[in-house]
Amino acid sequence: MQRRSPKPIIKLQTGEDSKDNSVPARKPGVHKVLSLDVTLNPRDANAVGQFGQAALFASNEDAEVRKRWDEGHFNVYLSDKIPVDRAIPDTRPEMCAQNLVHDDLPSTSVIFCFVDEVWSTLLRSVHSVLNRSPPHLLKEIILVDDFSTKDYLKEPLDKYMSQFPKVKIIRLKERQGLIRARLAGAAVAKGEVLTFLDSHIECNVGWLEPLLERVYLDRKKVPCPVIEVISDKDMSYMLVDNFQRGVFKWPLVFGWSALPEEYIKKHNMTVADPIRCPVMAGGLFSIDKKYFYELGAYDPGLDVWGGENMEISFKIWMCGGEIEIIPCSRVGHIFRGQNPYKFPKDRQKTVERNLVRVAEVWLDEYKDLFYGHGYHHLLDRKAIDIGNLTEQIELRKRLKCKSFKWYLENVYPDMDAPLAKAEGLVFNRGLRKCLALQSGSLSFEICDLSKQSQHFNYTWMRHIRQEDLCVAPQSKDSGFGLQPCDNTKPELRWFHKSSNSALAEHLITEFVSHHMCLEAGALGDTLHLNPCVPRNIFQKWQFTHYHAQ
Ligand code: LR7
Ligand code: MN
Repeated sequence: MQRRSPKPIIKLQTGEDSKDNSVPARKPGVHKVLSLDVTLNPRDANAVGQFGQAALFASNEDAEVRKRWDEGHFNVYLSDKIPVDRAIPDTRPEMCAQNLVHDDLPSTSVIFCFVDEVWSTLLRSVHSVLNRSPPHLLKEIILVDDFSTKDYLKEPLDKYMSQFPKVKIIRLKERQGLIRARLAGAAVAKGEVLTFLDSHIECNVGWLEPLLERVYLDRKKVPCPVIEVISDKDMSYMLVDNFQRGVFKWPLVFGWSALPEEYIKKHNMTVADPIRCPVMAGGLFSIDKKYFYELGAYDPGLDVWGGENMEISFKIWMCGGEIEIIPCSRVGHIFRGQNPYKFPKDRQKTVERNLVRVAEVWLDEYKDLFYGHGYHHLLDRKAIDIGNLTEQIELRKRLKCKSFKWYLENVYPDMDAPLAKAEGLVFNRGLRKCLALQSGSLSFEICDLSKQSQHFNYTWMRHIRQEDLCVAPQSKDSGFGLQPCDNTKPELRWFHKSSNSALAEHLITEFVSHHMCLEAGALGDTLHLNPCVPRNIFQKWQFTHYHAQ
């Protein structure tokens, strides 16, 4: 893995060189990124929303705005008034326009999947690609209709798009969700590179070449544009902060975070340099088509929406590729508060199921952190059917992908991922002694860090664990015991430090309906489950080290 600053290294072929016809020009030619924007003129400068400015509406239009909001969960009323080929400000860092790219970049198929997309935003997305991409690099635009219900997306769309020979429409016969819709688009794509985009975006000037350049330099690079914000309220085109990269927090929640200041300094980075990106947002990226398939594309078992960005991100990094954000490529996206389309099944369950598939295939021992952040219920395989994972696990083996530990250490080192919530000795405050596991049973001893028998982990599964044995409440009112650890058994889970309540130091069993707490007998030879009493110090326990709340 290269860890040096990922700057494009391109030597300019000077005019002098090319004049000399006697020396065959072996160096591939380069040119300045084309600042191509077919729509710059002629253009109605006074049109609503022109140049990416906020479109305003009068107060008497308010009702209309609200009425149409749910069609897309953004200001559909305004969108319909804005030209489908409006100009937007060139938001690239200044130096981008001077950057050089190779003359022989690969061509791309742009794939838009949509379900019930708003007419004007879908058209604006397509026009922005047609108008701001060098024609020789744009092989085609593939629109994948994921079984939309709106009539305007059928014949009227066919008719409209028939003006543009590069635009192809494929229609799925049932709702597949965006993941399988993208696979359907990729399957017919003829370009060397696939470029996926959401169906409510506007590509900015010069967006395409910088992406293709990265793939050209290394086919295992997966470049993403900077995703700028088109306001859901007034449709204005808004800048985002520099040096942002995609990250995740537990339990696999996508978010943005700025590169650490020291990293920027250490690597001498300018605002135009590619940014290594631990996870991609999901919707907007280019990838070498052959490489996409070598990676096994997406897990086709992922449904409808969500989690596929984690899957492809872990897969790319762990199996030898790189994800980058390319600041010289910028695309606006309408961020919406809600999905405007229906989910065939419950939305939350769909996303959770997708994430479980990703966690089970890619996270190794770190999947405990995923489940441990509020997803314990997903371990109950009777409650959710995650489907078959054999092929995904096989694929990971076949590709000889690295471990998730490697990913954390090398790609996302600033991520905090302790494998246990707490560990060390388990000290009882009342008894002033430590829990010990001796020849298969629990007892108390004088605390001694050097004794392995006194070392326990408090895990993300909320287990009190030594090797493969877990402390278990045997029954409601009599004592405790030991059981082989089993993530699916709720009775092995103990609450500890989970809130700053009066019971923070207690070990509370989740097994019984009203709280019961683990209590040391005052003589030091017994353990009991008793009703929790905040001030009872025989119910207070302390681990030597705490790694997480
Ligand atoms: O069943 C579906 N079928 C579809 O074809 C559901 C959706 N879709 C289409 C939809 O019309 C849209 O064009 O798929 C595209 C993405 O759906 P959105 O726009 O509802 O998703 P999003 O923008 O809310 O969510 C982000 O996360 C998703 C997780 O599955 C996808 O990866 C989206 O592509 C992704 N969008 C982006 O990365 C843009 C930036 C958002 C951020 C952060
Ligand atoms: Mn979107």
